[in-house]
Amino acid sequence: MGYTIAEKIIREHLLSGTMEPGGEVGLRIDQTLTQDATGTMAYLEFEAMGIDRVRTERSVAYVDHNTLQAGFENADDHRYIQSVTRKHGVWFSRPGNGICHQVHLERVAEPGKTLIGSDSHTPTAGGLGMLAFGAGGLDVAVAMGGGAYYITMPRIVRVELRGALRPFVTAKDVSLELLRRLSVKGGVGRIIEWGGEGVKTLSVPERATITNMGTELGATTSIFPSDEVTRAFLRAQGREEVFRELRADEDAVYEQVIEIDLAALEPLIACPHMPDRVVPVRSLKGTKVDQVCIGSCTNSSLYDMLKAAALLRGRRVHESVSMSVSPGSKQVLTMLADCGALSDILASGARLLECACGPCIGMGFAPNSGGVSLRTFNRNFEGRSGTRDAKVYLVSPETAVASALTGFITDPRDLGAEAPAVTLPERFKIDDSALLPPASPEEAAGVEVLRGPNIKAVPQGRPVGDCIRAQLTLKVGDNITTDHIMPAGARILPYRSNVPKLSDFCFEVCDKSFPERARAAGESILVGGVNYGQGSSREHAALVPLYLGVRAVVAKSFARIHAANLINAGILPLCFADPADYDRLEQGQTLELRGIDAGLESGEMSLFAGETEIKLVCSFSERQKAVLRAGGLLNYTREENR
Ligand code: MIC
Ligand code: SF4
Repeated sequence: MGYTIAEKIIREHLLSGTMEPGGEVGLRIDQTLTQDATGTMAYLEFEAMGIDRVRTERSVAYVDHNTLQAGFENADDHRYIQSVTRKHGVWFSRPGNGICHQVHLERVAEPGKTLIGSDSHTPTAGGLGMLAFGAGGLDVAVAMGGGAYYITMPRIVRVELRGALRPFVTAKDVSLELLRRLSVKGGVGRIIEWGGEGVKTLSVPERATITNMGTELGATTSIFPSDEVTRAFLRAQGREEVFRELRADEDAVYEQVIEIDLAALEPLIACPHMPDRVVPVRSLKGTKVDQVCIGSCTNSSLYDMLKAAALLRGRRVHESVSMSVSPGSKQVLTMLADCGALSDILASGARLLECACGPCIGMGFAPNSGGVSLRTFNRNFEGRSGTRDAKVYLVSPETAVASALTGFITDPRDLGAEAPAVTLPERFKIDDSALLPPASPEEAAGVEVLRGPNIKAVPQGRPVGDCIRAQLTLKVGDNITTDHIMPAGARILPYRSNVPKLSDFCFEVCDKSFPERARAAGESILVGGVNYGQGSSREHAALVPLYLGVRAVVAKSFARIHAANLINAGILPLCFADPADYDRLEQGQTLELRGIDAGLESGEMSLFAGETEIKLVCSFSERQKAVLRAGGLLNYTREENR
């Protein structure tokens, strides 16, 4: 029996377990990445582990999220990250150098290697055949220290691409089509492997748009073959030596094969407030638009920007639309400037933002009240833009520009313009001066780590014990995202290294009074619906509840990274044996979780609300049980190293 691409890479990196779906596998990690919103915590955790120097082939720290420096906090965090990484052997990508996933794709990613990053869109690197996972900061810290990264062995789904995209239909529409078919939970427990004849018609940046948005499906990761298109991209980046061909064996076995005829697709749009609420753009024709944003790790490549610039050329953004363009990297922006495309963008009336996440994470450029914002991004969760009542739609760069020009949601095919024909350059402009190398092992001892007053201690978990008696302080519904649990945005992100302060905002989107209630209760149990904790990898969505006394979360089901983050924090993620029991629990009840110790082994526990008994189930690997018994991964790692 042959192997899929993912299986080939997993086999080469397998440190423990077998490739049976459902079992836990430990993988050797070649590269790591962090960004600044999760990085400060990850490096504090790395420091707490007491390891001198990273043991990966390459680790890079990017600064791209918290670049709106309204006070000293973010600047202090940047300085901390720059100094701590220099000391411990990590490369540092300076603010302004670009969005982590875009820069990593251009300058660092390698086919056939493994990568984990403290950002859920790390699978972007799957666009050039890398097996890349989003993870919590602590998992990244452990991998930097040379430890394995553990995942539940996923099932592998193949998407078979046929034909070629028609004019004005894009890679983004391919992502949206899959979200339309599978929903935001359709990829949970799966790796999405792309194959078929249609693959060769897609450039690396287009493939990366698709693997980027595999995250929105809840997939463990997504990956493309590494072929001549990959080789050409790497050659143009001056990195052909890392090319390695990768394709699935003819007789590889998949859980499921999904077919997409590229030629049958049309421009699509995801409606507020979920990436899977997808309809054809033409069905919303005429909806008034207030804001348009082009950028984010999904659509900020040179390829995307050149298409946008070509459509904007000689045209003007509608006077009632405010439009922003944020190129994904310094390389992209410099090349736009050199070829004159930047002038076309500026002449159209669009506003140029820096090469960073920006509006995607609510770091500036929030829409007007009740505003309709069309974005080439990957997430449109409620409130994420910074404006609570804004309506955010997700689209391709082509649809974004067409709508910016007319002032209404517009299918780009109705623009009456030529579809932009863009070819990637033979040679990208290579300037790695903003990617700073770490100090040599000899110099490292003399490097001082600079800490600002906003950096507070990492909260410590405690052993789960045998019984938890706590109040049900919050009951929420289905598809709760980590943006609900621990919101981001310009107001809150500066406190990512200050958990006590951050705790004031926990669950703000759902219930502002939660932090106060949790503090008064001392210890809490939370209740959720299906796919609890989807979205971002931010471990703050576990660390802040931990700080507020949350001991267990009982839900109908969990998203992968968040469940791992809860375990790492020493919080029990437990599922209802019968999802209908969700209705029997009420906020405010005192709950008692009994038989935890035996339950970790048997996979069954009982939750009592007074006399009412509710059966819960769980399935933890031996390692996860030990982590929970130790009170979290940090305690566990310390005990292991003792
Ligand atoms: C996001 O898109 O939500 C983020 C901000 O990039 C997060 C990471 C974070 O919360 O810092 C992610 O996707 O993991
Ligand atoms: Fe940044 Fe947005 Fe990408 Fe997250 S999804 S890494 S915030 S651009």
